[in-house]
Amino acid sequence: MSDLTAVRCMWMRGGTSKGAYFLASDLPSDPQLRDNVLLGVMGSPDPRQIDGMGGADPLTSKVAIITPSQREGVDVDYLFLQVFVDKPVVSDGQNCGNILAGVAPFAIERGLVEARDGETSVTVYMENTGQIAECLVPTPNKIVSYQGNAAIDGVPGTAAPIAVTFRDTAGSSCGALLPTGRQFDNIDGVATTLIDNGMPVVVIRAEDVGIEGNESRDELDNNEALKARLESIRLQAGPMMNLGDVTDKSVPKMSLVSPAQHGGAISTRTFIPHRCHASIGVLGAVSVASACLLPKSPAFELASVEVGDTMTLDIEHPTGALTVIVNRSDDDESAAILRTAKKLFDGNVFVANQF
Ligand code: NQM
Repeated sequence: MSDLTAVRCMWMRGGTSKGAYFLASDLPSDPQLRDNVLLGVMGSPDPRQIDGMGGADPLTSKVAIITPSQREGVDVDYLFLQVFVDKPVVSDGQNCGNILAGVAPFAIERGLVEARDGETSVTVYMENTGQIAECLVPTPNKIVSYQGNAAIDGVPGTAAPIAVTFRDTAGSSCGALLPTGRQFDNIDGVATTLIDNGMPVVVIRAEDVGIEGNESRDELDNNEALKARLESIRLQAGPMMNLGDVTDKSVPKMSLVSPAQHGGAISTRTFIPHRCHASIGVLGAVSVASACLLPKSPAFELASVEVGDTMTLDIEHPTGALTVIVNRSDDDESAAILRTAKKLFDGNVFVANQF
């Protein structure tokens, strides 16, 4: 026994991110109290998160909260929370398609969804944006399998594949795919596309902000002049994208695009929004892929895409590429991606008594 409070929690890698997965019933229902607990779990605010479980990086300071769904045809509801590393902020202002990859295995492991022998389909309502994702998890003998042959760039080795299909993600947070009604907007003299196909993103040609577009994450993170320029554009883009004042928000993301280097559709370096992503967010990649298909977007002329009803776009990033499959028919549009996930730890996380 101790004077710390134990909270039931599973730690998982979801795609190229990592974080804490909770059943909503294991956390306080009051959002303020819940957020205090989550700051304690991660050890925020502190650039090193030394007193908590966070990995001192926005990509490893993430939380999924899962509830059995009351919605017709939906298995579970998923609330994503970004715990800021060096600020006492917990934000529900964005979704996360990487952490989503762990939601279906977690829901099966916690008994919210009954596994089938072979594969189990889990329909997830994404509370942050009010949209649906369908996730297919390998479950031989009705047990979640984490091991397999699927490789995703940014994660060493291979693991079991989790196929994720998004429907109707356009305008997830901004109300429309193109919140300004235009494929192109000029901000601070820079051509931008303000787009939201699951994640609000400002798409900019890398060369227009003075970089090549193939720099390393560290090099870009140390480029203070570039970051100041991007932040000026971002703060103006926020209200234009119906996101209001985005000073303390993790959206919109800033994606700097250049011609693909390795045979893909386009190359990206993405700020999320103040640090450069080690790869690219899942829904961020879906938004960039959509910009590549808009003739007036700065991404269009740089992109190499074979247009058709089904389009496969490899969105290159600092550690490889993320493949987005866009399906278009007269009455439907969906995007699909492949992820993997891994259960890392299951037990109790301890925080100072707050509830
Ligand atoms: O865009 C990072 C990530 C993400 C978000 C971020 C994500 C997505 O890689 O769907 O996955 O953009 O903050 O986890």
